Amino acid sequence: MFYHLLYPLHTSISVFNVFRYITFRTIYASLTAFLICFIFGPWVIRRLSELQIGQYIRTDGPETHHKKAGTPTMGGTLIVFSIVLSTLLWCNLTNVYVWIALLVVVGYGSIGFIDDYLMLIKKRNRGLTVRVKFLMQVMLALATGILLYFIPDFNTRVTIPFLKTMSPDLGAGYVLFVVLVIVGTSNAVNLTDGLDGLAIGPVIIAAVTYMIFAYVAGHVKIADYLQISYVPGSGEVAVFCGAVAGAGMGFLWFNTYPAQVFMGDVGSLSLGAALGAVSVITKQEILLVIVGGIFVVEALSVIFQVGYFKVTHGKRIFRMAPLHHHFELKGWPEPKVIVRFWIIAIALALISMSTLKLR
Ligand code: 57M
Repeated sequence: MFYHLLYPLHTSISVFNVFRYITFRTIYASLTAFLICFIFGPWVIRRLSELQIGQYIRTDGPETHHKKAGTPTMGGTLIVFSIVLSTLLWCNLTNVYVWIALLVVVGYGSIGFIDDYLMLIKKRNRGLTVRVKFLMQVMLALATGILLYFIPDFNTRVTIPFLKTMSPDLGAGYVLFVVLVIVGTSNAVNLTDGLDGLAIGPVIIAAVTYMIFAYVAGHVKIADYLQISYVPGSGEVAVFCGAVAGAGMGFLWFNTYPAQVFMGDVGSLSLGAALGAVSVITKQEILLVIVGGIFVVEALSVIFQVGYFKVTHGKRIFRMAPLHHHFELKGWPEPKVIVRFWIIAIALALISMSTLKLR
């Protein structure tokens, strides 16, 4: 909005020229989203408490979690709100990728919202049935894939990290690939969201990483110099990524150990899907396995644990899945698990960025 309202004034007041720059708008989108969460956070937490939107804690979980009963959840509503508002304020709204990213955040946020809402009304730790939730996620990702497929400048090649000459063209199959990436990431972030700040930390780190990739992929000269896929218009998605990172920082202020609020599915599903969508738009889809390595490992720990549990009729690989519970049960204090996972996420982000040169 500022881009459309203030930039045109640069002809008479030259300082408004600054609204043209993606870098400037990214910084301020991030600060705006941070401030929205920071300022409205206490009010939202109070309202959620008053409405008794408190977390039900599973009795079969680690004992340390029992004291968390009643912590307000659905704080993700504020995250989604601040991302959307900040994006609308700072992005060039004629950019199709920005609208696709917003569609994904709001769409997955709505699925999570319904799930949380049902869970809280029914007062049990299950909302939508797994099948219905999954179907809604697939339909939305399918719509996103189809929209992308019909954008004339958007190609259907997949970038393989470290191998610049190999980028297979999936053709119409790219739509299904988009479904896999978005639905997979959304659920992986959801599984990771089980300790204070555990999911939001790596989400912020991944958003900052993709902010850089979006800028680079949308800049014809830099993309050419670094020999990565040039996606005309994708630079504007850097502003969106800035908003995600800023909202994440604002939320982390209250979600850090000991958490005053949890994000709920409304937050975890929407943030995961947003990262998936951004990885697709910037043509760094496979790289998400590295950037979001924490989410991948958490999801794999569940797949292996459940698979092994079924095959062996009750034996386990980990003390408990997802993986963070394993370390908790080994006796690591919660903040230790969280911060160590963040450290790994930062290292993975650095490795991802090295692919800009190593190829
Ligand atoms: C949701 N939700 C948290 C909060 C958050 C297939 C199966 C492995 C699935 C998995 C599962 O249901 N995972 C998805 C994880 C829950 O947090 C809420 O959910 C939202 C995210 N969707 O925003 O609203 C709990 O996590 C804790 N929490 C924090 N701080 C935070 O900032 O401490 C969350 C955010 C909260 C709070 O305690 O209540 C969750 O963990 O439920 N299922 C499991 O994770 C279960 N694993 C399991 O049963 N494993 C088995 C195998 C054989 C399947 C095994 O290993 O033995 C565990 N879940 C829990 N306790 N809570 C089991 C123990």
